[in-house]
Parts: sequence; C-alpha cells; structure tokens
Amino acid sequence: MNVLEKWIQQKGTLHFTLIDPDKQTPAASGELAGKAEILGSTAIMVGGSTAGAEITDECVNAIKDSCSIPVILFPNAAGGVSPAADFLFFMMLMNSKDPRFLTGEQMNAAPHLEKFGVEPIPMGYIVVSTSKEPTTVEKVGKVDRIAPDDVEKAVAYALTAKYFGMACVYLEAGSGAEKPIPVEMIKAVKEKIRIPLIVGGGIRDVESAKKVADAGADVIVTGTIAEKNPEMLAKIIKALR
Ligand code: 1GP
Repeated sequence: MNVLEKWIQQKGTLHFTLIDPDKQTPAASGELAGKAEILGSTAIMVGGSTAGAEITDECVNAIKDSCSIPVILFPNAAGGVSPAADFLFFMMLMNSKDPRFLTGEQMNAAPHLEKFGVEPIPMGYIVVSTSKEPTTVEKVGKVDRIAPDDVEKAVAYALTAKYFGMACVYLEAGSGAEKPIPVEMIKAVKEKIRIPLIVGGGIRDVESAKKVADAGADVIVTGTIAEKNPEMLAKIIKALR
C-alpha cells in the first residue's frame, strides 16, 4: 500500500493545499500552511509552473517551521527538489510532447532524491484543457491537448500511467482554470484505474469540490483559494469530511 492509499484508508477523501512559492514570500507561505493545517488539510503541496530552486527551498523550510502536516514537492523541473520536504511527486506529464517532462527532468532529479532522503511518490500527471485560453501548465508543459469532453483520451493516458506502475494519477485543469475537470471524466478515469485519483485546478467553491469528490476523486487540490479566500477554503475542507 502506498502512502496515499494509507492516508485515504485512514481519512477518506483528502484535501491538499497547493502553495506556489512564487506567489508570496516564504514567511507568508509558512503562514498559509499553518492555516491550512488548522482547517484540516492533510498535506501541503509546494510547487508552481515557474518556481525556481532557491525560492522553493526557502518556502519549504518556512512551511516546515509553521506546520506539522507532510510537505509534498510538486516540482516543475529537477531544480525543485528541496531536502527539507517529506515527499516528492515523481511526476511524468503523461500528455507532454516535450521529452523533458517525460523522463528528462526526472533523470536529473533522481540522484538527489536518494541523497536528500525525500520519498518519491510516482505520479501520472494529466493536464486537461478546460479553459478557453491555455493555462500556464498547458503552455509550459507543451501538452498534447485533451479537450474537456474527450473522456476516452483522458482514460487512455490514465491507463498508461497505471500500467507504468504509477502510485496515483492527477487530473489537472491548471491553476486558476475557468472550470474544474468535468465529472464525467473523473468518473470514467476512476472506474478504470482504481489507484488514488488526485483532481485539481479551478476548484473555488463547495459545490464544485463536492461534485469532484462524489465523482470519484480521492484527493482534492486547491491552490488559489487558500491565498485569496481562506473562509471558502475552510468551507470546502469541512464539506469534504
Ligand atoms: C494547480 O490544481 C492546482 O496545480 C490548483 O489549482 O489554483 O485553481 O486551485 P487552483
């Protein structure tokens, strides 16, 4: 049983708070993480499409000083490995057309993980285009576009991740996405993969968080809401319990 399966077994649907080190000072990131822990988030994810190594490390250190829940790195490149973190999503951007995001950055990061003692969680990362304009992750990740109604394509990528032996799949609409991942897609993917399913991007209210969870997501990730509307974050976490 992998660590996500263990947490899901213990707590049911999980909520992770995503903190982008580029969006505020390390001290403010620490404060956000402290609040998220009090509100009931299970873990803090640290990463963003543009965050560099130095600011990521400072951010993780500030978060570790302010809260006691696990910190999981969510890196955009090999430089995002901070020794202070507990886990790292060892991600393959399944629908990237750039070899850098398939195995390139990963082979640069792998030797450091062992040295730093950060535990990798193998993840199949799938970016779905739910917004009219491409999100940052779509552009940076050079994705093979998955339309929001192309359930078959999302399922095919998710199955590929499962057959590669990934510990989980993350269906990502992108930070600040206009709409979250559609429920039909979540249902179909969960039915096929049966490994932990993480869903994030564009979840900003209780109704959409509940829909995503009811459709089969095991982990709900919110980022923007923690920075902009902590009261809503509290309501979302409460609704997921
Ligand atoms: C992005 O899924 C996360 O990787 C969070 O997205 O900022 O839209 O909550 P939001």
